[in-house]
Amino acid sequence: MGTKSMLITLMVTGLYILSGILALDDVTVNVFGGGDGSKDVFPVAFTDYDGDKRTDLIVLTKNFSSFRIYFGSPNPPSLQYQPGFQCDIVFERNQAVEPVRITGLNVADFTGDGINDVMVSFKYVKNQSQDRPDVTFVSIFQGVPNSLKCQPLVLNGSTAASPSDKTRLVLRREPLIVDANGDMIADLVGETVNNERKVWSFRRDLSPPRESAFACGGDCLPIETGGFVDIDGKFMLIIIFFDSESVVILNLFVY
Ligand SMILES: [Ca+2]
Ligand SMILES: [Ca+2]
Ligand SMILES: [Ca+2]
Repeated sequence: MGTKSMLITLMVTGLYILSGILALDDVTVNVFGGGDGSKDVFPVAFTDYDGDKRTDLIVLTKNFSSFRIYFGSPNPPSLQYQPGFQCDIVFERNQAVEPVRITGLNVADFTGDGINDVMVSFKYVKNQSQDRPDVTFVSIFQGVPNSLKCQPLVLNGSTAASPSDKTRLVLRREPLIVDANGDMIADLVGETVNNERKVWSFRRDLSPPRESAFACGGDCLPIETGGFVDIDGKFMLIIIFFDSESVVILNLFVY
C-alpha cells in the first residue's frame, strides 16, 4: 500500500454548464484539513455505507492500523467525517499490543439488521519470523445507528498468543463475502491456517457464526482468488476458486 507517510489529493468532478467543460475541484484541504491533515490518509473504499444515495469514502489512518468513514454531503465539504465512525485495530498478543497493518476492508451486513457492518482484514507488521506467521486476521465491526461498535463481533476465532480473544478469524488469505444460505445476511468463505476451507454463516442474534467445512477435492491448494455467481438462476450459489494450479467450481448451499 505504499509508504508510511502519504499525501492524497481528493478531486471532485464539477460540471460547469455555462462553460460546457468538465472540471475537477481539489477538495483535499476542505475534507481532511490543511497541513498534515491529508497525510497518513489512504482511501480504500468508495461505497454508500449509510444508503443515502451519496457516495461515502473509507480511509485508513494511523499508519494503516485504523479506518474512518467520510460521508457524502450535499453541502461543502462534499465528504464529511462524523464522530463515531472510526475504529482502531487493537491487537493484544502475549499481553502486549502488537502493531498490525490493515490489508483489506469491505462493507456488508453481517447481522441482518439492514445496517452495514465493516469487515477488516489485517496482518502482522512484522511477519517474517517464525514467531509471527504470515496469516490474515479478520474482524467485523458492527454498524449501529449513528456509529460503529469498535469492539469487534465474536467470531469464535482465536490465536494461541491471545486465546481469550475470540474476535478474529485466522486465515491463510483474504476471505470472500457471500450470502451462502440465502438468508440475506452476509457470510464468509475462506481457508484456515490448518488448510480447512469453511463457510462462516452469520446470524441475526449476533451469536458466533456457524462454521461449515467443505471439501476442495484432491489437494487443498491455496486459494489465489475467487468469485461467485448464480449461473442457473436458481439462487444456488456457485463459487469459483482459482487455485494456484487449477480451477475449482463448487456448488454451495449452506443450511
Ligand atoms: Ca452515503
Ligand atoms: Ca448489520
Ligand atoms: Ca447468509
